[in-house]
Amino acid sequence: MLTIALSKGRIFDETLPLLAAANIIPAEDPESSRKLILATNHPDVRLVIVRATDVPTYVQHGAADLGIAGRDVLIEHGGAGLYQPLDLNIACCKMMVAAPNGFDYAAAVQHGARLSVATKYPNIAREHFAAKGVHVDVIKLYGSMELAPLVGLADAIVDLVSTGGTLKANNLTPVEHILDISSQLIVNQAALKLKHAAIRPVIDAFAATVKR
Ligand code: PRT
Ligand code: MG
Repeated sequence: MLTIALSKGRIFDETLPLLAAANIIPAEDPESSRKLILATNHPDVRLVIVRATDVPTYVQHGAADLGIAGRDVLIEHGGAGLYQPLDLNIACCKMMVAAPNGFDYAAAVQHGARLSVATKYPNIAREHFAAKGVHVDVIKLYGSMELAPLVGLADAIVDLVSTGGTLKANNLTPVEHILDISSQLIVNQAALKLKHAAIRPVIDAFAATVKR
């Protein structure tokens, strides 16, 4: 049995063509089904639907053999026990620092102000500001980071940006680029050895289909 961990939404949608290239077709759509284990056209391949941030944990512990996770999630997780053979170039976005329109972020940094920064990504944020020598208080949130500067919880946020529409709708402006993000194929290291004959063709089919 081969188990592949995916999150529903953009990662699932953008993974479907890659799965199809490996001739793996889910039997159900996770948006309409309440099932967390989805069968496929192969009796010995199944998909498990988990939160995006939980994908590395399932693969690390071998509860899933393969998974697909954003680089944001993988950096925060740390990646222990995971083989990362392939950048899938899907679910692309940028990790950015954003601040309210009219807040002079550059001046605040230059004057050595201590900034409070709200984010779902405390490790990435701490590392970014430490490398720049900027003192920050990181406030961990689990979502809706854009709200924090609007109600005085933080001076700035560290979040993912794709179209920029969410920042704009909340009167925020990107002020610093941290990282380009895309989703990676991750493989349990023990499974790669023990189930090599089943896993290798999936990696190869994905690699042949990745858009560059
Ligand atoms: O949503 P949920 O809380 O269940 O989980 P999640 O947000 O962890 O999962 P999901 O499915 O939303 O995101 C999965 C992965 O997609 C992330 O780990 C990223 O690698 C990738 N990705 C790509 C994004 C975005 N683009 C993105 N735009 N993840 C989130 N966003 C959010 C962003 O946080 C912000 O709130 O979309 C908003 C900004 O979008 P724009 O288009 O308005 O700029
Ligand atoms: Mg989301």
